[in-house]
Amino acid sequence: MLHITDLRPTTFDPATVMPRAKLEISDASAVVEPIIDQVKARGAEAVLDFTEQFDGVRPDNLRVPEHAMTQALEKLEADVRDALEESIARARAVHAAQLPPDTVVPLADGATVENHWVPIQRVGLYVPGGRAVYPSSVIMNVVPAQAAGVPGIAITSPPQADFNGLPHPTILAACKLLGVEEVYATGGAQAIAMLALGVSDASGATVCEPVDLITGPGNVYVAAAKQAFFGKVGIDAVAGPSEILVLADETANPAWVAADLISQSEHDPLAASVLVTTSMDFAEAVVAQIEQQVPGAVLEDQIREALTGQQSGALVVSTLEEAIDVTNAIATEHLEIQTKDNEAVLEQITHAGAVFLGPYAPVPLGDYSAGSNHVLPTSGTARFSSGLNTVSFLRLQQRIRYDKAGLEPLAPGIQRLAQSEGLHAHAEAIRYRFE
Ligand code: HSO
Ligand code: ZN
Repeated sequence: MLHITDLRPTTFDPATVMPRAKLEISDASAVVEPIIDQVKARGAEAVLDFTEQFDGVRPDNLRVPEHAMTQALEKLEADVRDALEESIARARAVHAAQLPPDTVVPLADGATVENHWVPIQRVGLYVPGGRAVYPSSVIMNVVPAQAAGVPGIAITSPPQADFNGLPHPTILAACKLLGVEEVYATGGAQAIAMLALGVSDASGATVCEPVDLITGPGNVYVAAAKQAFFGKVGIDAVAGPSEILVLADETANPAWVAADLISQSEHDPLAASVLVTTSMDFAEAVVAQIEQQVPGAVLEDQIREALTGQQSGALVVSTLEEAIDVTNAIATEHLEIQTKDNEAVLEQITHAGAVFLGPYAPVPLGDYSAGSNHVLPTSGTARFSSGLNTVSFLRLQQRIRYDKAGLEPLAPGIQRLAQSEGLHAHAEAIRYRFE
């Protein structure tokens, strides 16, 4: 079911050997526009109306009451709670280490520039509630925001008819564990509009204050709404389907590699699972393992669709150098390296959202508990962007401190530069000080 392409006898372009699945959000933009307009005009009432229309349930309140969160955590199975707590602890350790220090750079007498990091004041985190309910994603969004020191964190997730119009209880329990109290029961474009604009109820009382940044994955409507507000608020990247690339040689375990490829394919029928290897025997062994492991899988249909899609496949190349070139060109979200000398291969990897080294660091480790973040760049955006991290929730504010002795030696040069740009008032602002 995973197609093998033998590239050994051919010359090929590493940038195009593995096409990506096409994702269209332009149609969705037309759908979300009137939703945004309504939320602008009618606030919380409109958010509730759309929630009822799209999710089939009208929550009593948009804001999830405190006791519902407490109850969700009380009812959470003990082993799930333990595992979530371990994941949170590791993620907190890793994200705390990402906090950049402020630096004061002395440039001359009386002249310093300080690089000062400021947390974003208020962020909105979207948590999907449809096909995929991922409390792990709550952790991955909240932990870096908290590590950055963001004082206002609001979470929104669609209400579930089965749970009295509340978001999924495991989501609520995860929020409670993380110490997030502001949670809303709405999803889709209306939830994004609520976060970006802020909403009040019919009496004029504020229900949700507007946020400065929106993060978190969602369906095409969520993505289109985020894009519509980009510029008014910050957004994280628009997430495409999950991707895994395994770069392996004949020393790897084909059953384990097959299991890892299958694991990410269960996220989405458009998910990409790619094997790049120097050994045809190994590629065939992995494919045989896939044939063995997929039948009977819980999400078998979805897995089959993803593995047979054009975006998935096994590529057999002649040399390790070719394997590395292809890997860098694809710029995958998750890269597993399972070769004789993983560290040597890693040295040459320039493009990958996150790299998993060796047979005991499979992607699901990173999805849940490694301590790393699982919100990673997809669709080749690893060429220019990073996964979600503590710095995603910070802004750099430069603080410029010059006194007279600091400015004086620069004054003639600044005036010359200003004049050369035709900006004489700039020059004047300097000159006045030394008259
Ligand atoms: N692999 C997904 C994240 C995830 N996996 C959540 C399981 N739950 C995208 O990185
Ligand atoms: Zn996953």
